[in-house]
Amino acid sequence: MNLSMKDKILQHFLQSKGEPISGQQLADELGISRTAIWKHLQTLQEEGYKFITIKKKGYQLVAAPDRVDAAKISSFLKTKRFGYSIHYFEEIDSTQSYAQKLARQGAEDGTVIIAEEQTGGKGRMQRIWHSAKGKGIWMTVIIRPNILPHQAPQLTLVAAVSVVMAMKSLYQNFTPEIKWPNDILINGKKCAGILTEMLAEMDRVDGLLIGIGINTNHELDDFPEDIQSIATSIAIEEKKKVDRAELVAEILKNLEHFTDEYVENGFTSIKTLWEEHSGTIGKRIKASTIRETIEGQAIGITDEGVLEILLDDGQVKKVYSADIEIQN
Ligand code: BTX
Repeated sequence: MNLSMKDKILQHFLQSKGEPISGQQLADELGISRTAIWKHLQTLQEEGYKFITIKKKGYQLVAAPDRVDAAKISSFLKTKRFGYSIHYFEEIDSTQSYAQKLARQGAEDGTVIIAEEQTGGKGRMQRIWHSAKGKGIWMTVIIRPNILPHQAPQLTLVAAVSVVMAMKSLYQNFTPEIKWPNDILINGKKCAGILTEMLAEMDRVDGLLIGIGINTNHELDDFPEDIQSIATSIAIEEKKKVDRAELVAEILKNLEHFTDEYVENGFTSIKTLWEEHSGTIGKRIKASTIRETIEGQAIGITDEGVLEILLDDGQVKKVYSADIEIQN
């Protein structure tokens, strides 16, 4: 874990869950002086953390700013590799663009780039992804599975399964569904999107950039007007604000687990999970591709993640890329 000393101190406090920690104990465990500990606490206070001193017991963390920084995420982390290198930004154009650079420089498997705000968040096909400050999870995970370029779309499905299952394990008041290819909807509205980009040579994948955008703590007003009728957030659906760092850690745990499962055992179990959590399969849909609009019943996905639609005349059509509308 590439945590600075300040973040290591913070991590101790986050993991103590509100219990006081003595300055001496911290100094001993971290191998620095009590004065140094005190200086780091001052810096943390300047960043918005609040500590009080409790006689004979030590320092107690009583308030923390709502951030998704490395110390916060790592206090929830239960992974073997993913999330051990976290690059955190208050503001960035796009975590995806930054990840491109890092991946080219050899960033390790499971490296995370995360920001409070994106000024140039990217959706698929040059679309904009609105990434309001402090409201969501805007992150890219660099993964380096040993796969061939044609398998890359399957990893996008692995990511969708990882996100939807993380939501299901943490929240009770709603059921998220995957809309093909990779939107996560709650009650028919978009709560998350996934954008996968690949660094590859002809016959070898160097790395995949799994971009995950999740609306977490938005009120409806936090969305631009043009998407207010199609977007939602976890807080709106769960009816309370949620801890973004906890969700990030849960997603990283799933992403690591399902990527390993995929590399070891192939696509079958992932495909089953994807179909189980999909709100598209079995529904009547309208698919708009660049060339045409097709209506029919979505009957499944192929091993390449291609959507199969049963047309009214009995033909089965494969759709590689389209915008989907689910019909009643
Ligand atoms: P997409 O092309 O499926 O979705 C983009 C469309 O969704 C937009 O055209 C707009 O209609 C709608 N939209 C835009 N912002 C939001 C939002 N916050 N909530 C709901 N709907 C919205 C989906 O693309 C892939 C998005 C990936 C975003 C992540 S964030 C971290 C990483 N960095 C980065 O620049 N992109 C990825």
